[in-house]
Amino acid sequence: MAIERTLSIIKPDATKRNLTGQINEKFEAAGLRIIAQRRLQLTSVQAELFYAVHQDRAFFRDLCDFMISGPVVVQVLEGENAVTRNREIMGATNPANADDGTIRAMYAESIQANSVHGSDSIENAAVEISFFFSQIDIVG
Ligand code: IDP
Ligand code: MG
Repeated sequence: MAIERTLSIIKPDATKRNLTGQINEKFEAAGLRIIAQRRLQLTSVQAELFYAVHQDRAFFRDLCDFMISGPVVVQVLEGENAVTRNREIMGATNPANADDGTIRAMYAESIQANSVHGSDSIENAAVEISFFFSQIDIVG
């Protein structure tokens, strides 16, 4: 197994409900280490750039509006198979389909307001980490 890094975002629905600590507890309990973390307010342009891969989807505009509706916490998680492991801890995109005990099953409000983002591949993780963090911000 390889030590990987992945980008995680605690989304506005979760920061609004003061769930940052509870969500971080899930990462740490699963063996993922938070090696960089920052709370910030995304701008519309930043949200559009981050989710550019989804720009042709019907939900794109709503998704960007949701992502700027409150603060987010962006973080780098490190651990064995971190990309896949984090996706497992997060659960399915639609909380109705998320396994019991996953973050989305426990906390998500809807398919859109689903509490967390996690990179879906090692390649995308590298791109997404560098979107938010410089090397000097990441302390492994
Ligand atoms: P993921 O976050 O599980 O990787 P993606 O398909 O990459 O899911 O979608 C990115 C985000 O867009 C989702 O986390 C969710 O917030 C939102 N989203 C995805 N599908 C829908 C939808 O059908 N309706 C509304 N929002 C959606
Ligand atoms: Mg995705």
